Amino acid sequence: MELTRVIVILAQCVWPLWTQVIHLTDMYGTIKSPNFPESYPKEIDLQWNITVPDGYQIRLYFMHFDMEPSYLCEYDYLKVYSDSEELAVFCGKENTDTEQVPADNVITSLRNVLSVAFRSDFSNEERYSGFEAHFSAVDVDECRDRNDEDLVCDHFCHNYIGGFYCSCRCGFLLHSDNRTCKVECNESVYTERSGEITSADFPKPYPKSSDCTYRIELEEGFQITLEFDDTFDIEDHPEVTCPYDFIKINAGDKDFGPFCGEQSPGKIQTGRNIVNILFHSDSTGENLGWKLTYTSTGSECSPLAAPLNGHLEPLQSNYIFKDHITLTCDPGYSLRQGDKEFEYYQIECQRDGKWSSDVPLCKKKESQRRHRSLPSILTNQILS
Ligand SMILES: [Ca+2]
Ligand SMILES: [Ca+2]
Ligand SMILES: [Ca+2]
Repeated sequence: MELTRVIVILAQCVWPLWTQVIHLTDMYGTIKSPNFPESYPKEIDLQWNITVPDGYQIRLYFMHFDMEPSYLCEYDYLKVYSDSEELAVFCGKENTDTEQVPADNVITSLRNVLSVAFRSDFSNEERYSGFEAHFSAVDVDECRDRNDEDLVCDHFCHNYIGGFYCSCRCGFLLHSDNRTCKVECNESVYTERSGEITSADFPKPYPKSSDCTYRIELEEGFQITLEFDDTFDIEDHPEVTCPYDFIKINAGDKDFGPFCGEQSPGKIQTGRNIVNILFHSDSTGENLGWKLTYTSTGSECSPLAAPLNGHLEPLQSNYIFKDHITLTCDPGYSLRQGDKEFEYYQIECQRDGKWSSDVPLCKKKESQRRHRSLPSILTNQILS
């Protein structure tokens, strides 16, 4: 490098040249070196900042390029930046091992801004005509170009000039992030004594950005047991407990969970008749979800024996809350409780594990007893 150039470059490091900045916001236009097509002046430091609306990129094409050549373009150069990333450095008249010219290349900005810096040093070894370039805004096809999972549409993507929008499959709603599809799943209530509950869409990946609540509500006296399937897949984190998606269970004063990951929680005996399940999902990830079967047992009543000359139905080894038994007697007998006579009689197992009444006795019917002799009636009365 010539000594004078070294001195000038050093001087510029100490006293940086004043950069003239031109702001452009048009959708297309032309930029050219000063005096184009005449030779450009020395000591020029000029920058064009091109900004177009969001949803567009900028394309830059060169029609003409002729600048002083120098090793690695250290004398005069043209630099193109986008988002402070250097996209290209040009100088000279033709491509060499160390210098590049734009030729027919089209430069595309990363987003909606592009800067072009033109710089000439204190001398030109001959006449150089500079450059002329066109720029234009082009639509970003977000549906095609976006690969970042945090930006793409969850279900459907629709591109239009200057933007894009997302939509969802039937049965889903677009979340306020305008990207993910959630489900409306607030408070499904289950009142059957047993049943099955799954995450929405199971065994396909569960919806994102959703909070689903499920409530099992049985009468007092029942105790609910949950059993999760082995197929269990909720997004987790290796170090933090369930920071993204989780299932939580509440049963009165007992809480179970949060659960996530691939290890099924298995069987949970809640000991309660009301169970609330909350399933939360965040805006990313594809996980398969969960399925559980719930069953319930009631308080158990003590075994009952049929009365003499009588029967009870159904005959079971044990009886729990809500079970009924029906008592009947052999022909010629009827059930008697106090002064009352019954052909059949029902007893229920109550929530506290006690039968609703004692088992009545089977006694000979009145009509049959009237035919008997007086001593026999007396004997019966003494006996009863
Ligand atoms: Ca020069
Ligand atoms: Ca678009
Ligand atoms: Ca997730």
